[in-house]
Amino acid sequence: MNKLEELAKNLIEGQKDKVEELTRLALDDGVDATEILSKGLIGGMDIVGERFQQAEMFIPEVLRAAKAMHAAMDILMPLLLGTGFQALGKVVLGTVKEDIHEIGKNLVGIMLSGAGFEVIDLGVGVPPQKFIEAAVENKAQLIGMSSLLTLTMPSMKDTIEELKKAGLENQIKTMVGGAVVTQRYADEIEADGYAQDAPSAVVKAKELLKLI
Ligand code: B12
Repeated sequence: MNKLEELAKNLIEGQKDKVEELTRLALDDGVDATEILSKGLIGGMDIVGERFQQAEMFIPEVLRAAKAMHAAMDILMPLLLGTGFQALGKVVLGTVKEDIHEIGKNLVGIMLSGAGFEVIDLGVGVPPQKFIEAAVENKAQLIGMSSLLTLTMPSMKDTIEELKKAGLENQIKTMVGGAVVTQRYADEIEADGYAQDAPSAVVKAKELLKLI
């Protein structure tokens, strides 16, 4: 097993200290930060995503892997910024107004970051206008909205309508999800995309930004 495969393996196992150590060792060996990110970390997170989807890994393990990923990203980020590393795209993400469920939204954010997107996480209870302002301010190409309550789902529709009123629907795509949300509801409110879990959210985001 080479160093980057070992890094990916430890990331999948959520071994934060070991992941930090292996990231530093790879840098000392002269491995490029972009290669460590794409082959070691993102490669590892892709496998985490697949295993989570197949119910071979569960939320606590995914969160452990994510912590390890973030620790390694803290080491790599200054170097990546120095080399002109470009994120795949920017995503503004949040749980909608009057909804405080955040676990699924956080998982989606982690997986999107792991896949190379820059994620601007607005947290929970985000009103429509705040999604739009943040997307414009940060020049984001995608707004991701999470809703876990039947009562808060209409807020997604409100955001999409506000986006249309502002004439931004061609520049900023929308993606929705959360336990109560379905493809049918997404179609009804004219969201650009829906995904039922975090790994599929990554695929959908890439599709919407025409990256695949
Ligand atoms: C944990 C939980 C809570 C926690 C939240 C803690 C936190 N910090 O997040 C607490 C205890 C605070 C809570 C509160 C309430 N809850 Co609650 N809660 C849950 C529970 C048990 C699990 C939700 C969860 O985290 N699931 C795990 C994650 C990983 O799954 P997920 O969120 O669906 O996310 C995945 C996908 O949906 C998708 N996804 C998620 N977001 C997005 C976004 C995008 C853009 C995309 C593409 C994909 C995507 O990817 C994720 C990862 O794979 C659910 C039951 C359930 N089975 O869903 C009830 C549930 C959602 N809660 C419910 C209710 C009613 C409430 C309360 C109103 C209860 C009360 N009377 O006070 C309050 C609401 C407070 C509020 N205003 O928001 C109901 C909702 C019913 C409905 N249809 O409206 C549920 C379904 C329970 C039930 N069966 O009654 N809750």
